[in-house]
Amino acid sequence: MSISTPADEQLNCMTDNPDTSVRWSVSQIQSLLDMPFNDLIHHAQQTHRQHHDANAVQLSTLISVKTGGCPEDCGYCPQAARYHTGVENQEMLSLDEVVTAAAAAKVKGASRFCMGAAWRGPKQRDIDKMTEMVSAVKALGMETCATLGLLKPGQAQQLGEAGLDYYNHNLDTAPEFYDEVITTRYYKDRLDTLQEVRGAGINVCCGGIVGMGETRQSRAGLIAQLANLDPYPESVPINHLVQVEGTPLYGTEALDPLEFVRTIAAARITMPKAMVRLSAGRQEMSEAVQALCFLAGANSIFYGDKLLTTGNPEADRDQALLNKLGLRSI
Ligand code: SAM
Ligand code: DTB
Ligand code: SF4
Repeated sequence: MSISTPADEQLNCMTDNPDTSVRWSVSQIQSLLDMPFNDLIHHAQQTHRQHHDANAVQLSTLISVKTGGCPEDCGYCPQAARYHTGVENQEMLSLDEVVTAAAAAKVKGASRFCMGAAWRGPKQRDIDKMTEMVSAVKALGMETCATLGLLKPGQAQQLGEAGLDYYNHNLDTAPEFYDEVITTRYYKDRLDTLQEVRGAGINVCCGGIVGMGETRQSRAGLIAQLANLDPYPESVPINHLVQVEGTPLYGTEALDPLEFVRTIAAARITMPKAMVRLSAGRQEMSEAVQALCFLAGANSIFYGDKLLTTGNPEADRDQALLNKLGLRSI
């Protein structure tokens, strides 16, 4: 017997519209986050099953092609030059190093290779090197992704012509909380870069970070920003803050893990066709919480022993977790 709750009815009103350009208000998303946990997860799982294989998880491997020494002041980031975090600066990796790492990731089962750089944005000489890397990784038969910071007009086009499938650029948090975290670049700068990426016909990978001391309303605000992008991103990484000593956000009060799961569910419900990636923070998360994230609609992870500079579960441990849950990697 199925009992319809007031929360169900409210949600049906919000999600019955088949038009994917439907706009989500912050208060609608806050209502989702406020739902009884079981109702929220049930709806997220229903949405998930309508649009995706419920037992498939996509694997992306990250590499830092240029590490540390970044001029920006992102309060969460171990790579900002101004914080003393112990991250060693490293100049750009060679084409060979990147291709070798991508080939190894492919052997281990990753389908996408994401290249990250600690820049405010790339210079033309950086774009020249990145386009070589993108083409070479693409030639291995992998999907390519890059996250290089703000893009100037024309740069996305060059990356796209080289074979870039996805560009990752996060909004990070809600507009009203943003200034507490980053002051050296504006929200609008990020939206402009996303426009450049869309304009070049590259898939958008855009998400944010939770656990930075934001309120539930700010988590709703982040999801609303993402869901109201037109069209919404193809790929939505939801990161849990990895607290790194030396960064301003180190020591932030820990977020209840079930709040993180709720955020994943809201992303799934509001962006039904997107790949929702359970991103940074898995090393600090129990297997049970990760399983709840998959139940809430996450269907992608970063796979490999390292994110950019911080740890990620060992590949073997992830394979064991996927096996235990009967999840197939794609
Ligand atoms: N420098 C480029 C930029 O900021 O656009 C690309 C690399 S940057 C490290 C990519 C993303 O990683 C950030 O936007 C942020 O969302 C995420 N990130 C960085 N440090 C993190 C941390 N300590 N915990 C969780 N996510 C983090
Ligand atoms: C994203 O949203 N998360 C990844 C990827 N995109 C580039 C980065 C997480 C970084 C975590 C901190 C670090 O390892 O330096
Ligand atoms: Fe630099 Fe990116 Fe880190 Fe911000 S998140 S400090 S832009 S590397």
